Amino acid sequence: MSDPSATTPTPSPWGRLLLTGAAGGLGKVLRERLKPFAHVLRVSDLAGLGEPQGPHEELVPCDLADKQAVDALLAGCDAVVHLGGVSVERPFEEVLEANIKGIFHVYEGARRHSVKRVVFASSNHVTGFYRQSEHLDATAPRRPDGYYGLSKSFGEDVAQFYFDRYGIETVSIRIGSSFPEPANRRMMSTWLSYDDLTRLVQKALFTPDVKHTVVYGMSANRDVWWDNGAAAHLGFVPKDSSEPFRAKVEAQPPVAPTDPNAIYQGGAFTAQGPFE
Ligand code: NAI
Ligand code: 15L
Repeated sequence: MSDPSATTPTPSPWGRLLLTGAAGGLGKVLRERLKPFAHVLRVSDLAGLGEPQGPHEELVPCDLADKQAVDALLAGCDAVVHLGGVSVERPFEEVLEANIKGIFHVYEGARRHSVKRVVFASSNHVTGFYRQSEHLDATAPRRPDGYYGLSKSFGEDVAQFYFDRYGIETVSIRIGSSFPEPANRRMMSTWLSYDDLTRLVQKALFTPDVKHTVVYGMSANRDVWWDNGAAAHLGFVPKDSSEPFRAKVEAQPPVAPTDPNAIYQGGAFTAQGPFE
């Protein structure tokens, strides 16, 4: 699964690196690919994680909504890649437990246990209500497109606060659409290949002095909406592109111009709910 050319050599791996959300789609990818980035990889999720994959992996099941459990989860860790939580639009109460309380618990644990660096899986849905005709960078005012997007926006604020107050550095990656391939026309702009995701996470883990950096996670797609100039210090250069998938995606039936998937950067997320 891992592409050895996806990353450059890591000069000095972290001691113990925590990966939350390790049983999820991206968690399964990074569980494999983060191995060279730490002496010990601690993987965690609410869902089943199977058996440890080798002697350098620790399994610590945990509900992010449980503050005490998350505190124990962070003990002994030097850095965190935080993917865990609700990853789609859901009723507020679900998002509150996993994402809003969850990120607070992660940073409280990080503070209490002197964690140095967090890589936070934020989302393009933090700015989902911008139109696809608009171009923005990470300094643009946020326009979350639902409870999920709001939770990621809150997460970025938490990251900024814990840097300003406690000096914990974070790279918040506003991931576009990270799947094996772009599934629709919108994803031709938002797609992030797994190899580019790996490259970006590596930069986020090892670039010195990132303070709190916000970066959009996208491959070198032809028509992009986001400018990563404000995160140039990360040195992230995507190598993949959605272009090889264009013919396959454009063979799909056209999307109506009134469809949120054709209007908003956040696509269908902008039209979900209310959950009554
Ligand atoms: P996923 O839904 O496949 O994985 C999320 C994992 O978090 C799951 O394994 C789930 O069991 C775990 N989880 C949920 N609630 C939890 C809780 N209370 N305690 C502990 N674990 C819990 O999502 P995916 O696609 O792997 O995304 C990973 C992260 O990246 C998520 O935070 C998501 O919001 C973010 N992201 C992903 C994008 C993508 O295109 N895949 C795009 C933008 C952001
Ligand atoms: C996200 O934030 C979701 O986690 C992912 O499942 C996709 O829906 C992605 O955004 C997207 O916008 O395509």
